[in-house]
Amino acid sequence: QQSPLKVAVTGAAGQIGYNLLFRLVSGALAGDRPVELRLLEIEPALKSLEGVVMELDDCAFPTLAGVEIGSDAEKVFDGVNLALLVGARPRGPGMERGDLLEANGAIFTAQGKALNAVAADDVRIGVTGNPANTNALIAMRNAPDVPASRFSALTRLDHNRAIAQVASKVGVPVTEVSRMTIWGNHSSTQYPDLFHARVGDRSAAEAVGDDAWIVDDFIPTVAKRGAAIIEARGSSSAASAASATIDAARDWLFGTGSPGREDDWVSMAVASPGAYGVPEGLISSFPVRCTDGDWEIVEGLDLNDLSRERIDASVAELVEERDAVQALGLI
Ligand code: NAX
Repeated sequence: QQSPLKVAVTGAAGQIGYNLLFRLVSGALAGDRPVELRLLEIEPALKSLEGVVMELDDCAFPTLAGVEIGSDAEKVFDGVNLALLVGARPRGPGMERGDLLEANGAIFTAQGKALNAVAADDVRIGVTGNPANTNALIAMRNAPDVPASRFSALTRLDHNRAIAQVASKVGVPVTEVSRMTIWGNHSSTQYPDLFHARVGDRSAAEAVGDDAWIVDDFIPTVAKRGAAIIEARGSSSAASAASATIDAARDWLFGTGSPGREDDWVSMAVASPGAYGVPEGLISSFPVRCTDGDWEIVEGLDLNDLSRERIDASVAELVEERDAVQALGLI
């Protein structure tokens, strides 16, 4: 019997949480390995979270090794191997960007410190809560004993959206699309790159054969997909965000690539080592391959003028966000 993987989820009573927890413990993350859940919520949401735990019980998942809930991060994060930081403060009416960064800063400084104090030595931390890249940066900088490489922010949903758009445009199954990359910030400045992506054995840009579509349709559709879903559904993407959160964690822990396509890569926002001109230490999205719980940026890709320009613009936004949280004393 393998020891349970201890997985923390914050914001567990929220809409992503409701779509995430059941799949996390039914094999989508770790196959047959048992999973122990540690669920963090703010005090007013604990009652609702208790209802979710009742439903988890009622599924009688053979791989669910236990559930603990609470509002004290140091208790909930104790000994966790994976922390999925989903809960965040949404932008309320009349809230300025600075207010948003400050409200989330309070959450992610506290959670970074708690992870630093009590998480397992092998902890990996994935941030889904927005602004995801900067929240991850804040947590990372407040956890000095956890290696910076253990923090990442979610751009996998954007990555999956980009794959779906290309597959549909070319008329192939999504499994034909590989080497997709989202560069930069998880925001409307993100850059989904079709020049290194592949459809079958061809360049995706060539397979599409329509550069105007890439610039005028594909890039904005991927970047604004979240808003389109709010418009259609009346609330923000939750099931797809949960699915991407699991895809990202699974590949990080257990490796990227698939049979016959071992060298495929995925998009993850990670602390830049200075790659592709992205300032060191910024949490920016890159093409990465993962093996045994460690990621490595795919090096040596040639960037055309469009790619360079778009990546620089998104990174400039990340620099601005970093400077703003630095001015607030959060990092
Ligand atoms: P909800 O508002 O449904 O749930 C958020 C939950 O977090 C709430 O239950 C709230 O009580 C809890 N929470 C707030 N502060 C907390 C704290 N300090 N500790 C623990 N829990 C806390 O939002 P939901 O739709 O689930 O989205 C969660 C986050 O994901 C949001 O920040 C959202 O913007 C972000 N998203 C990120 C995506 C990505 O691709 N990176 C896509 C989907 C989503 O928009």
